[in-house]
Amino acid sequence: MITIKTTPFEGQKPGTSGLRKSVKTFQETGYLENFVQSIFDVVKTLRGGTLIVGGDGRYYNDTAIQTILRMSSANGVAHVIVGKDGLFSTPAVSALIRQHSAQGGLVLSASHNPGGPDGDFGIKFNSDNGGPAPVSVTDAIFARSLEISEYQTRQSEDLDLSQIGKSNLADMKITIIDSVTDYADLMETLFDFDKIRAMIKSDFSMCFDAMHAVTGPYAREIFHNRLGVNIDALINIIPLSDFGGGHPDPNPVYARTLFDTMFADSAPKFGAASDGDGDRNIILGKGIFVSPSDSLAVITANAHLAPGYKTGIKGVSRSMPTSRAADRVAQKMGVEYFETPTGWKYFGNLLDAGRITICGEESAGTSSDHIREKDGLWAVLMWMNILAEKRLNVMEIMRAHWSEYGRNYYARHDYEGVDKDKAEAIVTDLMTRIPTLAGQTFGAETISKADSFSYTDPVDNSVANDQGLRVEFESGSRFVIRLSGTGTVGATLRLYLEKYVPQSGPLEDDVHKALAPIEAIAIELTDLKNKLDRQKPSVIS
Ligand code: VG1
Ligand code: CO
Repeated sequence: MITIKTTPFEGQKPGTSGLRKSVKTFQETGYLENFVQSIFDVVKTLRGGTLIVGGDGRYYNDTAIQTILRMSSANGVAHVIVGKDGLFSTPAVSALIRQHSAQGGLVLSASHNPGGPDGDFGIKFNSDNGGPAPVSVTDAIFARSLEISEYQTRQSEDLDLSQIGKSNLADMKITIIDSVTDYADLMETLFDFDKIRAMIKSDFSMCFDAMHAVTGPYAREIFHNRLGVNIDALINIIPLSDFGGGHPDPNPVYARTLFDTMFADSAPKFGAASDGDGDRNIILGKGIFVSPSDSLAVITANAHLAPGYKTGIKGVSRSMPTSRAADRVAQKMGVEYFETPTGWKYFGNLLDAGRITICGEESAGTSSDHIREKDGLWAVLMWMNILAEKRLNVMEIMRAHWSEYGRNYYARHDYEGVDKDKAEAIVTDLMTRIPTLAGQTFGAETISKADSFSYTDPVDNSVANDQGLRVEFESGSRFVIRLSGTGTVGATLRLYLEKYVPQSGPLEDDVHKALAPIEAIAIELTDLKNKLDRQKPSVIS
């Protein structure tokens, strides 16, 4: 073992999802090492324990894994399980931590951020429940990274990550496993593969876009090998270290090909895509994009159709900016529902306590208590199981849902790469005016309530303050504004718009037209277009 002196860099500012910086920053001497050593210093159970390691295959994945293996051995980890070629999706890591009763996992990914030498890299520590480490742990890791003065490593040859098998690094066992099999097996326990296979054989067509990211090999095994989907229906399934130059972010801008396919006359019946690390999903039907908030509501209402959920669900949780469509389903079903801050870590306690079965975020993340992460392919399979049971197409399912529950029109407007100070000023400025907002009227809308979202965890009573500003209207509509915690360039301001139309109201086909009045109020109250000098958002999803 060798000990190397180091000086602390700015470490993990607890963001929404781990440490995420440019590749160039991660290449600075000691940067990754400082962060990894800080984890070992804080999470003492890793000494003598098992650690799961893998990433989304982006540039620097292999280098980082070799560093982590040497440091794990020097820090007394007993066993590291690595994915073949260094690949694991985020949900696969979560599943493996639970399956192997591991003490934790390291996910190497910057999720939907672009990759390549000029792109981003990231690392996230997941705890022994399989979920993103809670704030108390990420805060402690951050504090440690600011004072660290040395790290432990070993000198060794690089390990060949392409060979499945067992080896040793000093006293530490290393097992390289196939990245896909265990995860695919888990999916077979939750969904009716026979029924889905029969649907695919009879009268079904689909397009799945892996965006040259980690879900490619998973999609090939699950959809093609196990379910019989034609391989041509799976696009961009070869993982590339720069994702083919794109952002592996499944939204109308970056998954343009898929959207074009699904809105063409010759569109298949079902479309889906996942992001860089495989934890997100989008769902489309012929001529329709299902907003992730609606997808959460539909899954909540129909999960019992899948074998893994046939006894019903205990409850549902959504992140605060996610539309309240799922709440309406939960109310009708008589199960608990929760509103948590943005980021999957806030679902962990509710899942561990058995209070919820399903959870989701507007940013295209949905999952259940089978793991402690969002799970892109799980959501796609859940939809396929629902389609196979209901024998309706996606459009028909959505129309039936809205006519039963009313419709929460929804869109997120992202202003990316804007000046950080200006973006922060917009939020602070509205925050100071919050006490004066209730009662103000704008055309047909009157503000009923405005606040800065604060969350008290019902399980451990921990508090998270200032998680975004909510402005609600008497009509049941609202907007939310918050700053992204995952960007690496400047700041990203997110404006979330939601308009509720009850069962009785007239449904509008054009989502953006339906939301225009709410957007106009948000712009008037914040003056954000002028203040940011942007006439329109960079991405609407
Ligand atoms: C975004 C999403 C959030 C998600 C997070 C991590 O965070 O809005 O819902 O949990 O990314 O997702 P932010 O702070 O930029 O809004 V992933 O796929 O990067 O793990
Ligand atoms: Co992701």
